[in-house]
Amino acid sequence: MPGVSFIKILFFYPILFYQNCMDTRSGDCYNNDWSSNVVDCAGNIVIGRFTANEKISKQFSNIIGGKFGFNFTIVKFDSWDFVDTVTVFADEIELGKFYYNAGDGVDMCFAFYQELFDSKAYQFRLPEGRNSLKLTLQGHFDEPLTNEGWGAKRFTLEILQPCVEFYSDCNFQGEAWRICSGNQTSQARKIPFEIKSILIANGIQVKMRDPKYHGGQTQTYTSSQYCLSSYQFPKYNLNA
Ligand SMILES: [Ca+2]
Ligand SMILES: [Ca+2]
Repeated sequence: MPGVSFIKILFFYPILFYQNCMDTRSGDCYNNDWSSNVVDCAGNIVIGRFTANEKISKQFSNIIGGKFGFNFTIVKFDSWDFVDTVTVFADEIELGKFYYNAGDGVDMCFAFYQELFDSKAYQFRLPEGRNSLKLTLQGHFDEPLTNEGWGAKRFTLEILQPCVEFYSDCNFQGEAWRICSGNQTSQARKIPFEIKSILIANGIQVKMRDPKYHGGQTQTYTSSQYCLSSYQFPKYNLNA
């Protein structure tokens, strides 16, 4: 292999990948990605209300990472009791399940029972090679909205451990080979196939150089590459 070939990756993190409905009266609460249900509770806009077995989800594609952080605020509306729960999922992984007592909080809106706004924070990992993610809040309630319900807002998804993934086919298909922050030294030093596409989260820089490619000039990528013409690469050098 030519000695000049190298890959250098600059990771900056955490990466705030997504946020929605952050403020008391954000416009994006109305055009959110989760549900067309939006309510106003004492001047605070919330995605909701939901009851029975209603769930809300958001699908992310072309997302890559070793470790993620998912935060949101759950809103208890009126009289929850012990059988009423909301469960949080990242794909098939259950991140948590929670409930409240009927009297938790103070009455702010709707029926004369209490409301509560409660921040939730979860961290999770996805299996290597997966580059999509579905986040879900699943409720289980036994009474109607006149008695109890739930909502949510202040959604953020952070990439706590960013990665770059190289693929043997265009559009992030085929064989995958991943480098994550913090584990470079444990990775093989050679990418085992011709690179056709690269999945790169915002804020990461990938520098590559090879005599067979762009006349040997260093290429810097700061966004995903869907289909490279040809890149037969070489060596991966952590400190190049
Ligand atoms: Ca109330
Ligand atoms: Ca109930």
